[in-house]
Amino acid sequence: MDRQKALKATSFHYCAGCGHRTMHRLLAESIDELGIREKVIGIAPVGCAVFAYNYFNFDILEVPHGRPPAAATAIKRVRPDNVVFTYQGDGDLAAIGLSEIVHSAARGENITVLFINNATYGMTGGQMAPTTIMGQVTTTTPEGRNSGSPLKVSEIIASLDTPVFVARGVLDRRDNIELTKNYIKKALEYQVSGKGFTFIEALASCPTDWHKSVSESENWIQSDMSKAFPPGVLLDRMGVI
Ligand SMILES: Cc1ncc(C[n+]2csc(CCOP(=O)(O)OP(=O)(O)O)c2C)c(N)n1
Ligand code: SF4
Ligand SMILES: [Mg+2]
Repeated sequence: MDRQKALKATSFHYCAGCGHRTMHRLLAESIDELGIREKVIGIAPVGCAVFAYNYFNFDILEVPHGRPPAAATAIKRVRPDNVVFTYQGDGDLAAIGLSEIVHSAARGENITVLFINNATYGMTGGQMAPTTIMGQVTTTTPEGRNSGSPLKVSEIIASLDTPVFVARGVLDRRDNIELTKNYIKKALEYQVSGKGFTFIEALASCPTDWHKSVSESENWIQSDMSKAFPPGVLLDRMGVI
């Protein structure tokens, strides 16, 4: 009997209030509750979650910046009985890896993508990302973002014919966190039953690079970020929304 938990009993390197902590826990709980730990293979990003392989009791592959969907495609195709997910930040997925994510979704690969959107390049010091919202101060938009528009990747993915489940959760209040976990579980279940491409975005705090306290960060997600990126289920081809 598989008694090992998906999350290792070790400390995270993440800053206080970082959304990656919450997302790691939700992912691990989902895997444990579905009883699929021994089948899971994860693909880690370049970004603050680059050390994700230190925290989980399953196999994790580390690949170059933005390339997790390409690696996940290859692994899932040669090992279709495994449950394969990517874990990617907004710099990784929405900037350098935009091509990989759009094409893997358009091909309808039977993988699960977890997209942690903290509206900045956390690891490299808080530069503007494609998901930086209007007016947001970053190290490269010191007066606040005042041109272009934030990329809504979930909406782009949901506009394609092939994905089966696309949802955007919010990692702030307990009820929203629970909802995000439900999305993750549903996405993994769809993959296990061979339904196809699933994509979960999570609006996540980066208190360090936002220069906010943990509670200020959670409030800002509600007051500003959730307005730019409306949460909820964007697409569910298999079930009830
Ligand atoms: C090919 C390549 N280009 C640029 C970098 C520098 N780099 C490392 S992490 C990162 C951005 C990380 O931001 P994000 O993916 O949003 O992750 P976060 O740290 O915010 O979780 C960049 C640009 C790199 N490592 N490799
Ligand atoms: S810099 Fe931001 S994303 Fe990186 S660990 Fe700290 S809070 Fe998390
Ligand atoms: Mg980021």
